[in-house]
Amino acid sequence: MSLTETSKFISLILRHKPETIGISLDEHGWAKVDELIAGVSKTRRFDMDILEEIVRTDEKKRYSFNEDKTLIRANQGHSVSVDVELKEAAPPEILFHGTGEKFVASIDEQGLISKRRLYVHLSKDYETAVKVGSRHGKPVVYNVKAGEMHRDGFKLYLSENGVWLTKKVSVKYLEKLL
Ligand code: HQG
Repeated sequence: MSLTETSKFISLILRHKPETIGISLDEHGWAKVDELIAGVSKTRRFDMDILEEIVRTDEKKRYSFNEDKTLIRANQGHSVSVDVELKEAAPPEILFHGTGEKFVASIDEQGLISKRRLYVHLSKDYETAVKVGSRHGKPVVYNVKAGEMHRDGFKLYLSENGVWLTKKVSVKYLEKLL
């Protein structure tokens, strides 16, 4: 099995379904590394070296170890209710959200909602937003007036891996681009 496939499986475990391999996450989203390795090893060749390589080479820096590498968690993207101690921050004036054309009518009516995840994900540049949107079909990108949201009192968070997160974005802060 490829490293990418194993990484996707780990993302499923650490963000959505730890029970798949019979483990649980603590309130801050941490899984025990030895439990993760034991669980994932049942389905494929897997060990600490492979896990470290996945964490090191992940192009989106999806995962972090604690200091002594006994714990691991996903930096963002969860659907399970955990508190990964996100840092609130002042966003740039404009952020971007990429989505699929099929969601546009609904977004134009109700704004951005987080659906199955804990937060709406916002990208810092247009190109990244196009990539994120392409995962859902023909991409459409919105400008998000993040500075204005922040001044209006909405909280925005910057994850360890540079994704901006917020609970929802109402229509007044959205501007469709493409
Ligand atoms: C859409 C990837 C209808 C929303 C990426 C999105 C990202 C609405 C979809 C991260 C809506 C949810 C997250 C509304 C929002 N009506 N549809 N009112 N509001 N939507 O996958 O943002 O590779 O949960 O536009 O890089 O696509 O997994 O979120 O299209 O950072 O690490 O509902 O996932 O990272 O889809 O992606 P998702 P997302 P990873």
